[in-house]
This record gives sequence, structure tokens and C-alpha cells, in this order.
Amino acid sequence: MVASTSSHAELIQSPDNTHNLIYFPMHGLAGCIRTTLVLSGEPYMNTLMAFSDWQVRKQLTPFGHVPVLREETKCGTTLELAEISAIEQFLATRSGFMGKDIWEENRIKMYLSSTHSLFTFLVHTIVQSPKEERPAFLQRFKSMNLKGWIQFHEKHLKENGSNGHYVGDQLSIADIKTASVIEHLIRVCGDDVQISEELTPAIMAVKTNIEKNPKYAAWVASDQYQEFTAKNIGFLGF
Ligand SMILES: N[C@@H](CCC(=O)N[C@@H](CS)C(=O)NCC(=O)O)C(=O)O
Repeated sequence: MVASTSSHAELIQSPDNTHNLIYFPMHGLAGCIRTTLVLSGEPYMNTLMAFSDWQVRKQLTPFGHVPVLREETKCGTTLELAEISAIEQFLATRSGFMGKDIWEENRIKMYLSSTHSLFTFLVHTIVQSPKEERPAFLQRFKSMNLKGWIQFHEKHLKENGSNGHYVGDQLSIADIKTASVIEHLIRVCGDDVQISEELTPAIMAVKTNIEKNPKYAAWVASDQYQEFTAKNIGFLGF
């Protein structure tokens, strides 16, 4: 018998749940989810998937990919959610990072989607390309995809007053996404600097704004964050 969705709806909203995020021991595509968990102030765990176990574990995930979020409830039921965008938006809704009304919510989703597309395109192409093709791809990515993203995001952020937020004056999942990918994008640029206080002050304001949050600052300074960064650089190069 299929369990009642209304009881699942109640369980998923319980403040007592522990969020258990399953992902590889690096930032990869899960940086925004991890930062949202940290900022939420709710109990969470990082379950780290060893690369050596992956081919067996893959079959046990909803779509053969991580991240997967397991919502562990006090009554013993575990509810599972896959797909980065679904997880990001679920956690953001729980924590009040989706705006004040339906229009703010949908504009936040728009900025979030734009940054998510850019970053997944980068990561997926790097993972799937033979090593010798990566330099040419990165060159094209920087001069076309990243350049376009920078121009449009800088413009939208300026229109919102360069206050470190995409929408209004509140932290949203769109801000968290940009803050979580920016260090990787800066690393991709290397000496060909495209994102900086001088060139893109409104984009940088998103980063500096979130860095003022003590929970975020402690997370970035933690050994685990630094280990994920080192693994990221080793595996992806940025
Ligand atoms: N559509 C998925 C894609 C996630 C994804 O690309 N996951 C990668 C890690 S970043 C993965 O699971 N790779 C291992 C595999 O596909 O076997 C999502 O949005 O969550």
C-alpha cells in the first residue's frame, strides 16, 4: 500500500528532522545545498560517498546520481529527495530563502536556474571530456558562457541596488548559489581575471555579504570545507 502523501507532507515539514546529505567528499555540484544546510541552523549530516563504493550505491539512488537528501524523521521514517534543484528549493523553502511572495519566489528561481545551468554545464563537460579537450572547452566557456553570465548577473544585481541580494534586501537561495559557485569560477579564470571587486562589484557584493554570516564563515574556515576544496581542485581542477 502506498503511504499517505498527507502524512509525508506533515513529516517533511517537521522541525525535528535531520537532513542527511549524501554526496562525494568534495564540493562538486553540492556546494549550494551544503551552504543552505549550514545557514538553516537545522540539524544536518554530510554522508560522504567513497568513489570506490559508487558503482554499487548508484543503483540504490532514485536516478543513479548524487546528491540525495534523506530526511530522517523522529518517528523513524526516512523520506528521500534527489535532483539538485529540487533539494535546493526544498531546503530554501523550509528556511525562508525563497522570498516573501510568489513573484519574489519565481524571480529567485530564475536567477538560481541561470547560475545552476552555467555551473552544471561547466562541471558535466569537464567530467565527461577527455583531458586533452579540456583546455579548449575552458577557453570557450570563459569567453562565451561565463562572460555572458557575468554581464547579465552584474546588471540584474546593480538594478537591485548592488546590495548583495538578487531580490529585495533578503538572503535567498539565488544569493547562496552565486556565493557558492563564485570561488570555483574565479579559479577557472586563473590569470584571465573576469570576476573581482573592480570588474564586477555587484557580483562580489553577494559573496562579501554572505561572508559576514558567522555560520557561513565558520563553515568556510572548517577543515572539512578545506578538504572538499582540495578534492575539488584535484578532481575537477577548480
Ligand atoms: N540531474 C542530477 C545530476 C547530478 C550529477 O551530475 N551528479 C553527479 C555528481 S556531481 C553524479 O552523480 N555522478 C556520478 C554518476 O552519474 O554516476 C541532479 O540535478 O542532481
